[in-house]
Order: sequence, then structure tokens, then C-alpha cells
Amino acid sequence: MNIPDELIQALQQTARVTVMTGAGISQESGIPTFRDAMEGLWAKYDPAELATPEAFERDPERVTRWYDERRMKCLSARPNAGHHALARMESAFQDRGDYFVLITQNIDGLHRSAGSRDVIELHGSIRRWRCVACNRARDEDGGLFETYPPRCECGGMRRPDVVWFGEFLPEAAVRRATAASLSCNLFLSVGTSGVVYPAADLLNTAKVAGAKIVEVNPEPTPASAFADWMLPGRAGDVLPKLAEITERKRM
Ligand code: BV8
Ligand code: ZN
Repeated sequence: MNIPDELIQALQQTARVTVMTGAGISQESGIPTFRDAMEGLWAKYDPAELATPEAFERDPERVTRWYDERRMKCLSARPNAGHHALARMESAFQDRGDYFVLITQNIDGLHRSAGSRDVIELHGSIRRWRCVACNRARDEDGGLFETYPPRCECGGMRRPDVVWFGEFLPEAAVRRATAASLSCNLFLSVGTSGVVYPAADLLNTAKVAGAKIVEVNPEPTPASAFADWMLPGRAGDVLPKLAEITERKRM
């Protein structure tokens, strides 16, 4: 696919870029997207059912077992060309003193592993687990837990430090993501179906504030109607092209 000239211009003239990614960018790293995450054992549950405080309340063992299996998949996954391209774009923009902010809805940590320095994780991290009693939290990079739910030293149950449906997003992350959407002049929406709020609002916030919108997705989404450029392709194919344009000297 070739990149439209006006988008090439925009990428090379623009000084303020904000990117928001969803599960689609990790699909090429072998992590099923949220909707098709329900494979095998989990085929009979609706993910939005399991990713709730009520589900945890009702059956902490089943919920923490599901997350721990997803944690293993995330820990063994490798960032793909899409993740690496965004890390290159961050360096290209920031090295020339321009503004580049990466927001993600993903909890898999792959942007950081690809070298992105500053990632706003709107929905938390599946690697970090916290105690519901004393709030002690730490990254878990080892094998599967022995017991479910895993227990804290204080005896409390530990849960993944992710945002479940019906839970508020981390205040600081929302503030930073909103500021980045308000102040950019190019907003890239990559690999997201744009149906989960309030994350899905950020594209609209950027649009209303006057930013040009680029969407990268093999399928159209509800956001496609608002996009100035809809690039119908996989993140791993399209983003390296955008990174290469960004790294080329400005006209
Ligand atoms: C909240 C962590 C306040 C857990 C997740 C309006 C306003 C506010 C809230 C709501 C609202 N309407 C409804 C709500 C409630 C709810 C919501 O949005 N529900 C939806 C289902 C309608 N929102 C919430 O509950 C949020 N909290 O609002 O708090 C509040 C508090 C109390 C009471 C009321 C309100 C919390 C939402 C966060 C939930 N946590 N993740 C976990 O992962 O287990 S959401 C999870 O699903 C992901 O993080 C992500 O955000 C979402 C999945 O979306 P995508 O990432 O887009 O993935 P998806 O599979 O859908 O799509 C993949 C896309 O990739 C596709 O388009 C595909 O074509 C594309 N693709 C595939 N391959 C590729 C590709 N693209 C590029 N390259 C490829 N190779
Ligand atoms: Zn504790």
C-alpha cells in the first residue's frame, strides 16, 4: 500500500503526534485480540464477563487463573514490527525536539519491550499484580502461580493490576492521555475496534481539538468515518512505512 502524499507531508511537517493502540497491534505477536481471546478452555465465557470485579468477587480462582494464563502468553510473546516501528517514531520525533506520545489499551507490555520509552497504559498491566487488602503491587515475570487466587504476604488475595469493566481508569493515565489528545495535530488510532470507553473517546477529543486522524486497521471500525486517512492494513505492515517516512529528512 502506498501512503498518500498529504499524509507524508503531515508526518514530516507535524510536530505533535499522539498514537493510541489496541489489541490489534499485538495480534501479530500471537496474542489473540480481546474478542477472540476466548479460545480453548475459555471458549464458553464472554471476556467482558470475566474482566469484571463481580466475576472476581464470585469466583476469584477462575478469574485469576484466566489472567495468569494470559500473563504467560504475554511474557512469551515478542514485540512485532508494528511495536518496533512506534518505538522508532518516538525516537525520530523526540530527537528532533517534537512531541510524540504513545497511549495503549493493551496490558501486554509489548510496547515497552520494543523500546518505547514513555507508554501511557490506560488499562494497566497484566504483569503487575496487586493485593486487594493492602494494595501492595509488584511485577510478576515468573511462571504460573501455585494457588489461585495468589495470596499476598498479608494474607489478602492478589489480582491483576488491570482495569476491569465498570472500574475507573487510573486518574493520571487518563489526564495524560486526554492532554496528549488535545494537544496533538496528528492522532493515529492503531489496531483498535474503538468500542470500549472512555478510551474510545480520545480519538474524538483529538478530532474536535483540530487534529488530523489516521486509522491503521485491516477492517473498518466506527472510527473510520472520522479518519482523514484510513490505512487498511496490518500494523506490522503499515507502521514501518510511517516510521521510515518520519525518519526521512523533512522536505
Ligand atoms: C469505566 C483490561 C467509569 C482488562 C479492558 C461510556 C462511557 C464510559 C463507560 C462506558 C460507556 N459505555 C459503556 C461503558 C462501560 C465500559 C465499556 O466501554 N463497555 C463497552 C464494551 C461498551 N467501559 C468501562 O467499564 C470502563 N470503565 O467506564 O469507568 C465507570 C465506572 C463505574 C460505572 C460506570 C462507569 C473500563 C473499560 C476497560 C476494560 N478493560 N482491558 C483485560 O484486558 O482483560 S478493555 C479491553 O477491551 C482492551 O483493553 C481494549 O480496550 C478492549 C478491546 O478493544 P480493542 O483493543 O480494540 O480490541 P478488539 O479485539 O476489540 O479489536 C481489535 C482490533 O484490531 C479490530 O478492529 C481488528 O480489526 C484489529 N486488528 C486485528 N489484527 C490487526 C488489527 N489491527 C492492526 N493490525 C493487525 N494485525
Ligand atoms: Zn496484602
